[in-house]
Amino acid sequence: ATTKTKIGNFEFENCFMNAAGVYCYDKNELEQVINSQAGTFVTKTATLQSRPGNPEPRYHDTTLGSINSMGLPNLGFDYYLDYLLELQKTHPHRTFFFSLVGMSTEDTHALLKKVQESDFKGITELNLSCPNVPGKPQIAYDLETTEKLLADIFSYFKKPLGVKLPPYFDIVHFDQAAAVFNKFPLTFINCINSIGNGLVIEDESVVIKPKNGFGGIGGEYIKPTALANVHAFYKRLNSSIKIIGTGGILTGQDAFEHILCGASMVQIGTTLHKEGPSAFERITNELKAIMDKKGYKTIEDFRGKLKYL
Ligand code: FMN
Repeated sequence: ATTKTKIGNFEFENCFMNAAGVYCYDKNELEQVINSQAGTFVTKTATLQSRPGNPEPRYHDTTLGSINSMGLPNLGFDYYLDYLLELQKTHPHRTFFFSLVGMSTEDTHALLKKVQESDFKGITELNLSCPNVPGKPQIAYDLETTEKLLADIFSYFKKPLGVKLPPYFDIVHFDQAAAVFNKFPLTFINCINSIGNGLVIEDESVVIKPKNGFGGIGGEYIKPTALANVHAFYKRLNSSIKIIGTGGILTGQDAFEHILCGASMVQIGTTLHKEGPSAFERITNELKAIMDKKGYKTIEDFRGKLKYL
């Protein structure tokens, strides 16, 4: 079996990649993903200026996953763009993802205009699961703001663009969000970012310092929510908008389920953090073994073909 895939007009040797924020902070980490079995990488979400992020400890592993409140530590837009441009010379046949978001609407437009004007030939992932204005929820939970932002962006942005989304939990919200995304020439949507504002307690105490312990939840805890989001959008979006499935992938079986729900590419966050880049080889082999057993030769043979009762 082969786990090759396509997003927009781009082909990838493998449908697995890192999730933004894990193994993608600097060139050293990104190189480890390039040299693994992963089909490509996405950078740490870049902001206009570099950011130190929140005080530590700001990430904690649990048996069933992870909690984090990183505060978007990153080396700044220019660092990642320079590296991506360098890779276009050294790896001309590969396509990489550039994650970014501004700390304000103005910053987001400034970043995307820089990408538009640059020689970057890859795919941009706009992280909409981020606060934008104090007192308002993260961008993607405010669909009016999201629609206005995308309308403004697509007036000047002509390169392949996708959005990283937080989980939605209500059927009406799936309907409303899909109706907004269907108005735009998005290359993909990526479901899901961490489930926001969970709380992990050990020994009578929170386990991370920022926000008195509140943080985004990833890993095994979140797979059912991730699968529901992937499938809800697969059923509602124009077929030109591909879906990247993220959340709770520990094994080939988890990835198989994401693809069955409609994902064309799958990202690994918490498991990659815990296990390192060799996770890509293990999980790819597990997925191929499942496909061989079922007689599926490519992921298109079962993508989106979830059975109902
Ligand atoms: N998602 C983003 O879109 N941008 C980020 O910068 C980002 N940073 C993260 C940092 C850490 C340490 C973790 C654990 C997650 C981060 N995420 C970020 C969310 C992941 O990309 C992913 O959506 C989430 O962890 C769910 O996947 P998982 O269950 O495989 O961990």
